[in-house]
Amino acid sequence: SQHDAEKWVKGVCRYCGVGCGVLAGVSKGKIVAVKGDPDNAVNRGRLCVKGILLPKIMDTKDRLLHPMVKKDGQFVKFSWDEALDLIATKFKEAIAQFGPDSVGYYGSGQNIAEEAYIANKLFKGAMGTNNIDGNPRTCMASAVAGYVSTFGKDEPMGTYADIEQADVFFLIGANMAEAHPVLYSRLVDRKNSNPHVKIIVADPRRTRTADIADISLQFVPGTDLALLNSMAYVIIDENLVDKDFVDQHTTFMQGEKKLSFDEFKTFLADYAPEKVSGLIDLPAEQIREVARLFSAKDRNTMSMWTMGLNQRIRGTWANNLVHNLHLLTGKICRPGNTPFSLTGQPSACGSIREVGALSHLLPAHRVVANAKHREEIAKIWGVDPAKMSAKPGYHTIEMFRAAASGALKVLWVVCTNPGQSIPNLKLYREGMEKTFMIVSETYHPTRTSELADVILPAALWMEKEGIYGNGERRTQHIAKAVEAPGEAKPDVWALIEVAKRLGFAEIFPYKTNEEIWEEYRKCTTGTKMDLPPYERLKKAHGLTWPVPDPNGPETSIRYAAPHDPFVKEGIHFYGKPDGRAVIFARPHANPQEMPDAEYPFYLSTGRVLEHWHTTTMTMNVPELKRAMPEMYVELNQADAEKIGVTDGELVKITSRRGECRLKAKINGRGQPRPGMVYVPFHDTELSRMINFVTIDAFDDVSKQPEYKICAVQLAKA
Ligand code: MGD
Ligand code: SF4
Repeated sequence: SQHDAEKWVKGVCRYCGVGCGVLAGVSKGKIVAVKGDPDNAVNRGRLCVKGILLPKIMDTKDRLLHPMVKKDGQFVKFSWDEALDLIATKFKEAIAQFGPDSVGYYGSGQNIAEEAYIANKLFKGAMGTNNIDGNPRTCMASAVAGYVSTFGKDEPMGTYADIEQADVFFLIGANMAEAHPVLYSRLVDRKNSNPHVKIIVADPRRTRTADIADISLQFVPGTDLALLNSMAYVIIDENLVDKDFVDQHTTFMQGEKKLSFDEFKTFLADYAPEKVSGLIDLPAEQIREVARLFSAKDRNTMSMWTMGLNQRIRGTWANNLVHNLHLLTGKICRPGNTPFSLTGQPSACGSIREVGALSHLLPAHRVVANAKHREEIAKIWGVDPAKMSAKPGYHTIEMFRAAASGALKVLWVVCTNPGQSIPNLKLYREGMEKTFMIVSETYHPTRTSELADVILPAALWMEKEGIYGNGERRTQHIAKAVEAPGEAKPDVWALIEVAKRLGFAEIFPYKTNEEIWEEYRKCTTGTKMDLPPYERLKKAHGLTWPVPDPNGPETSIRYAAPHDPFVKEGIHFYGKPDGRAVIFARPHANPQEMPDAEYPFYLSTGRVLEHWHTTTMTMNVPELKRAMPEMYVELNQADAEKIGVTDGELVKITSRRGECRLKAKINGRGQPRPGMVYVPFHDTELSRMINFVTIDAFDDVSKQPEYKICAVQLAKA
């Protein structure tokens, strides 16, 4: 308990993208309690139920304590040296025989930044392949592509502090109450203490978040582009446009082609509320009302969204359309006025987007396809730029497809569990078995480690130090509080040991995380994504970049004076050569798979409050396991009657790819609209793993899979 703690060590919660600051109470070498860090601006001492119960994930029966190698279908204990030598040999052989693109790395938005940086340098810099991707591809890639196409630079301009300044909240495809709980409590506080605050929740499933909504829009799944365009139509039709802002700071485009304001207006003509009302199944007048509220001159407006828009084959476009609404109304780059994408994981931004650990990126928002970018990074990495490939590597789905086809010979998976979390699992689990797969894990067995050839025991949260960067550009240091059990080691150590065995010792000389960070920090200097020094991060309770002066202030609002140190006056979207953000004409398009006579229901998937992703951690916490021991299929009363099931009865869910059996939940915490069902993706039981059913179609631009929509049939099992 708290009273037993001998000391309190500063860190960050292990789970979601909110990034709450924690203090871990340590006694006799163990973490015995966790409390919210009262000095951290994110949570000001608060934590949700997952955060508070973190100590229980540490000493569990299933912690992986030794390296193991699969021999004749059984895992046997190996020494670290033997395991690392074997891994190096496998990489060498594959590269010698099939070239560098026959190997790959699949990482995580839960890696610390140092791990991702070292993996990126090892694969892209030293080994010469861009085959490095990670689970943020399944999570945030459409938000990245949305920011980059509209503003020329990734990541939000605002911060969480905008919540306390906003009067209208437009939440679309986000269930904050369950997926971003502490941020949700800030939203609830804002509303409770300011009765004029209005909250609009747009989601085909009525969620817990809708409990505080003034307006809940349960539109037809997959029609959000039509809804967003319709709101833009009303904004123009009813003269709610901020003309000065639009003239000074935006351009209109359709693909690569510039449009005039009038051409954009013509494009929107098809989206008059009266025309699309049937398609999205909302009254035209309600769309008008929402657009008016969004644009009200005397109110500040903040939009927040997450996987409902991102996990879609039109995810990038959907992101562009939310930005459109803010740009048309000038509700951006001022306190309380911002589009703001919520991040899923604790360091998807800090470790993947910023470090550039996706197959097309390089550190500090650079891209592999740009020769100048490759040269700049090669210089810092100490490698020959000619060795770095200009061709983007495999993105997530391609990577696992290559494993299935046999083109990918060796794959190293670190801090993620794709054997459960990838869509259309049957095919890709077969691929994972086929390739030589190394899995760095804290627990065993998992749905991925069981398919591995080598498993490496990883030090868990606060058994190692490192940096996380949350969804509001806040960079935070996590101190080491306790020793790792058994032979478990920090992932960064294992990566460096393999680098040395591959002959790259000279460019991986690091003795501390601080040395790694300071090298990485050089990649950020002068990029307007400047990160602060390690020394300062150790003492601070998080700092929001850019922090161009190592001892200077953090940045609350990007692109706007006086907040952004790179803007002298007014607003300047410096990510674009002409300083103007883009308002895109993007048409509505159907999801990849529409319900039909054979598969008549929409399936959507996502999270619940009590659990984290594949539940390797949270099912080890008795309180969380008791609260939700198994997953279910949520359906509404009418549909349950149609297929003849009552609450708690088993339902068979079948798609063109696979099937799954789950208990029916009829009046659950969420209410999908008629014709739609919802399944949390957390269950580890093979017969209940919904990713055997989901579709692996992905967005053309962001390559993010469409987890949020596919067509299924339902039957009483
Ligand atoms: P996690 O459970 O977060 O799931 O899916 P995954 O990333 O596959 O996996 C993290 C793993 O890292 C765990 O197995 C944990 O035990 C291990 N681990 C913990 N700490 C450490 C460490 O320090 N080092 C190492 N080496 N390992 C560690 C998440 C993914 O799922 C994401 S991000 C999204 S957004 C997608 N969402 C989604 C959805 O909405 N619907 C459906 N159907 N599927 C989805 N899949 C995707
Ligand atoms: Fe952890 Fe997220 Fe809960 Fe905060 S809201 S305590 S970061 S899980």
